[in-house]
Amino acid sequence: MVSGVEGASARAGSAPWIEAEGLEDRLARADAPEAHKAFARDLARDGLAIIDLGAELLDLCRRIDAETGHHFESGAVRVHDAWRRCPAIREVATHPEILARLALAYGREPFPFQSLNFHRGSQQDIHADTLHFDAEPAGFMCGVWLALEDVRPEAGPLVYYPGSHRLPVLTMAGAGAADGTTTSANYNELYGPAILRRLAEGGFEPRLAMLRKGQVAVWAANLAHGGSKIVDPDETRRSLVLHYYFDDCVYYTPMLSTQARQARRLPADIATGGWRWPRREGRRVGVPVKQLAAAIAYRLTRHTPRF
Ligand SMILES: O=C(O)CCC(=O)C(=O)O
Repeated sequence: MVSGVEGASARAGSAPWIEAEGLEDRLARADAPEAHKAFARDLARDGLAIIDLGAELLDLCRRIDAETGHHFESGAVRVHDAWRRCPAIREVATHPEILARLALAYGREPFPFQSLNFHRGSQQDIHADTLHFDAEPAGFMCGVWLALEDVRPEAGPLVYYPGSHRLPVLTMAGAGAADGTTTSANYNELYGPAILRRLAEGGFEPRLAMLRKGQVAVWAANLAHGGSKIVDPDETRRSLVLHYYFDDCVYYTPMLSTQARQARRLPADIATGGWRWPRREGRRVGVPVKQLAAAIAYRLTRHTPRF
């Protein structure tokens, strides 16, 4: 177990603790440090919480820069899954302090499945990850964002809308797309305006995540967030995004799912270099052959040294 929550996976109900009734009672019974409990409360309240391990991650930040910098010399904007060749990313992704906080906040064991490195601000449109990655039971996914340098306001900081994780999940159908018609064009035309409309109607205000080097922000799957505008194009904003799922769930891509077909995922497990089978109440569920073949091909073509 990585958490102070003995048997958390076995006992957990069908919702993440941060979304369920009785969080305070659960935290009171959990054998966990006060800082971890405060983290769970922040995440429940705002949908984003900060982990500050002091100087602990600074050396890993330096190593991640050194191990990934070459990608950006050739003009890459973001680098997908550099963890496969970058031991420092794997060390952050499996850092016991991060895993323990996530396990406490969700009541299940987390596993990191994807990484993204950025050299500059992403200027990504406002979205919630629930459109791209969700799970059954719902909500068992989160984003983890590590500042590889101090974030400056002109560099396009991560922006988020505190409290918006409690809004109903916005799907492509909810944004007005007919079932099975999602494309990047109607995503831009429908989803972006729809989420901004909802935020405005609900009175949610944006906040910038002004993190210092080595600080980590964790966001809940349904939190509205994105990359704010870069004011000074010479400014860098080096950062690492990690996506986590949790044990014993079915993993899927809502945006590509239809009423008739759930677009299941076979996520990688950064801790082992293998993948995690989707499960429902402990029993494996199937994944489409196409997904399985893609995972095998990916695994065979990308060498992942073991720890
Ligand atoms: O880092 C950013 O600017 C935004 C990242 C983001 O929105 C995401 O990874 O989902």
